[in-house]
Amino acid sequence: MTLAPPLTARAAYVLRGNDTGALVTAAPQLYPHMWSWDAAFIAIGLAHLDVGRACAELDTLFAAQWRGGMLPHIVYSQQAADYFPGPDRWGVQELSAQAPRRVRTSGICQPPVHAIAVHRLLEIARGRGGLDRAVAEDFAWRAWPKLFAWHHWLAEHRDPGGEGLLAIVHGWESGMDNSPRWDPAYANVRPGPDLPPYTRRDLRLVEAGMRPSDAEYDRYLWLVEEMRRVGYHPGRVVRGSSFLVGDVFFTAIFALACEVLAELGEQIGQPATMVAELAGWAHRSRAAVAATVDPATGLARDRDFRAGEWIATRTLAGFAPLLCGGLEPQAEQQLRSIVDGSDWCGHPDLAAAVLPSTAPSDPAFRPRQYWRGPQWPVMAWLFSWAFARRGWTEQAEKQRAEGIRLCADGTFAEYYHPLTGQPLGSLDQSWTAAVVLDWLCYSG
Ligand code: 2M8
Repeated sequence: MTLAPPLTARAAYVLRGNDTGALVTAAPQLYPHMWSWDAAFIAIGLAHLDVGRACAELDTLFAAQWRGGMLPHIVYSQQAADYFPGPDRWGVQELSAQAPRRVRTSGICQPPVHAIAVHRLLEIARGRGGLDRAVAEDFAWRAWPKLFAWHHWLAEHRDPGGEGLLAIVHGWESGMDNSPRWDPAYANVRPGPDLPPYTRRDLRLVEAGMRPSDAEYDRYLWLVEEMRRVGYHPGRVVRGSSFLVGDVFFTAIFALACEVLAELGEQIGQPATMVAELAGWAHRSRAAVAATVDPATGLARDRDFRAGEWIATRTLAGFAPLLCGGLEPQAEQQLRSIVDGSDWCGHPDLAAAVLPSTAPSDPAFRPRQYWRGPQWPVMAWLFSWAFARRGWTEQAEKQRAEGIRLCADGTFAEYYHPLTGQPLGSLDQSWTAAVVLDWLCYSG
């Protein structure tokens, strides 16, 4: 009889196995490059194995930072790797002087979770002491101005309403690619007859029913085409994109990350004016998140800036205010109880009580389809971490314990069927292994 290795060892094995030396791929086959927000979670996992390697992972991402400060959503591996869209489809180096010269990247961004990762990495390294601590502190000092530039870019270019609700110009920027949140906005994206032809590669690796449809992919690629035509100029992209949505979840992460970065800046003696600027952005975006709450449901909403309408689909983004705060105590208490209520974690049919990407009782719920219903361990990590930070120990512990239970089979799937617990999408997904490792090595 062979005994299964403990979950921690398997998680470590996945992270090590996906390491090309230069970067840890988001997943072995489906995602053979670096993704921006994946890299942040991956660095947290790596910190438990090798602090220096964790810092190097984020250094690789920072080396791909655009001149204006944007951290790109994909950093392409130098190794030939099959993924569509590849760097040629974006063509950022040919079209924009802002793109880095030595590394190839995509032309959009992803949620700014990176300051949270640096904070957690530092906490882990300080707990270990000695050289690990010194390496992480040196890294935090180097990383801080880069993170500041990233946040500055978002505050400057992605706040079209001027009130702190940050806009995305592509569903991929949300990280929740085909969430029903984006359906209304995508309905107004009309691919032109001059959309260059393309061949998808994801469908060779994952069952078509779990992935976005071809019609959705046409829209995704059309938006890339629109950006190419304005040379990825941040102002022109925001003015011209046929998709412009105030993403409440992205905004809440930004508010929280600004707060974390300001605290770190104070701690390591960064200029007071910059720290104050971060605190100001956090304040503005926190208020903007609170202002989106739907009085009828208590959940936060996205805003379709093009149509001038609220988007009120019941997805886990509705809980955005719990990440960053800003609600009146009664509204916050109500939202916290919705998390555990029968529409969400308390739903009697869930295999594990972590937030599904869409409420099972919502007509848009699809339990096997990508961001339309499945549970994502990395989202459970984010909520458990934010709940712990806010002092809601019991609720944090519940997300953590249930998250571990969800991943207990050791497949480290990209996402899980919320009603059966079946692993779906890619297996050996790096960020899943990373958050499980952090949960298991948790030290408060
Ligand atoms: C998924 O996104 C990529 C495109 O960026 C894809 O579907 O091909 C999303 O889940 C995204 O949030 C994630 O960062 C990426 C890699 O894990 O995969």
